[in-house]
Amino acid sequence: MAFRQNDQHFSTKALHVGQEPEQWTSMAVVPPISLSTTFKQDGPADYKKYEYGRSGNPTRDVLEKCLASLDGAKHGITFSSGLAATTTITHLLNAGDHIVSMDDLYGGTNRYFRKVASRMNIETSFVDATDPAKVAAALRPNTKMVWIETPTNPTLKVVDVRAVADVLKDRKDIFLVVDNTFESAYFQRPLELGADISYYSLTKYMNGHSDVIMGALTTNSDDLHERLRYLQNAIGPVPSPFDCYLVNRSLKTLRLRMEQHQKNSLEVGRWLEKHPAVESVLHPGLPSHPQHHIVLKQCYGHSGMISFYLKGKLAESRKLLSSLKLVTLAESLGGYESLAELPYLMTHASIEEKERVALGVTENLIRVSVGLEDVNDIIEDLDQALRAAVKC
Ligand code: P1T
Repeated sequence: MAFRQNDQHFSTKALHVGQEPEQWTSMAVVPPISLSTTFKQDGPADYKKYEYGRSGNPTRDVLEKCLASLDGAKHGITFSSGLAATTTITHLLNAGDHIVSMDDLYGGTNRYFRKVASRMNIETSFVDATDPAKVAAALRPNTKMVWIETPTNPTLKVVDVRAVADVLKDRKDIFLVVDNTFESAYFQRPLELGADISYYSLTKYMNGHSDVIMGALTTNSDDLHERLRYLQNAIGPVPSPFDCYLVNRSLKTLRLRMEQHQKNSLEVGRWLEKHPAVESVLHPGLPSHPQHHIVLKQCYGHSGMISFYLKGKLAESRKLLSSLKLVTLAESLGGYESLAELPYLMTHASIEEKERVALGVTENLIRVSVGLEDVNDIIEDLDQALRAAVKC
């Protein structure tokens, strides 16, 4: 074996040369990705801003500040997924507390409240919050949280957030959470409407490129922020710095993407309304939507989310979805690419059949996340798939 020259301190050099922690004060214009899981301390428990990557990270801080500003909020806080944010919020409650939730909402949120939070003796009442009187009637002395999703996933019902906040005005012990995933902070700002916490699956529009799973909350309440920040560290569902970098980058084009999603979805929605294979269309931005009047006062627009009822049953829905060529048959939404799915068998399959059907999540309900492709190509693809599925 040859004698290795200049081999002294090889491992030490590989580990430390050029890496002195004191130097990281560059004036980079683009926020750096700070992957370090730990931060040098001047003395024991004597550190500048960061201590350990779970409790704080510079790239995460950049994103959280930016998210808060988009919602006009004092505080922003991120999680490793939307559901991790849901779990963390629910940890604000104690065993024996009660939740009132919108009845139509993402299947995973429904499953979490019904199957997981219930095991901690936290009970949830599901009500149709499009009628705020039903929220009022469901409140109990031990109710601590009201959870609204608007527009809802997948039937796109719209809840009047101001009216629900009004119902809660004499119950200072209850906080109101609004899942704003379907509109993004560009088209709807729940805190302006009286919500205490605005919730996001950043996985969807806010990131918009279908390559990150992440969640976020914003709030103006110092108390809620302090408790959520404590739980973020104590439970540990934090996002990776690389993912924070990606979402922060995606926010730069949020406005442009949302405007185009809206334009495309309105065009697709109007076209679907006239299609002979379609029974009815659910699009909050169209006058045919039952709560369109609320959308006009509550939202700045609507995203790319459309649902529609096909003239047919399960076989026709399957045929439609398997005939698509440009639009991809897949779960999720809010990315640049058009997606379609069958909530009945996919995103909402964990909800009991009877309840699914009562909510309108039937075997002929198709959900489309209208993407940013040329809208004529989306329409052409939907048309050939609709005609393959239903004779018309
Ligand atoms: O997937 P995750 O980032 O954990 O977010 C959960 C979530 C929360 N709220 C709403 C309104 C959602 O739509 C979702 C996730 N939804 C899907 C994956 C879907 O296809 O509907």
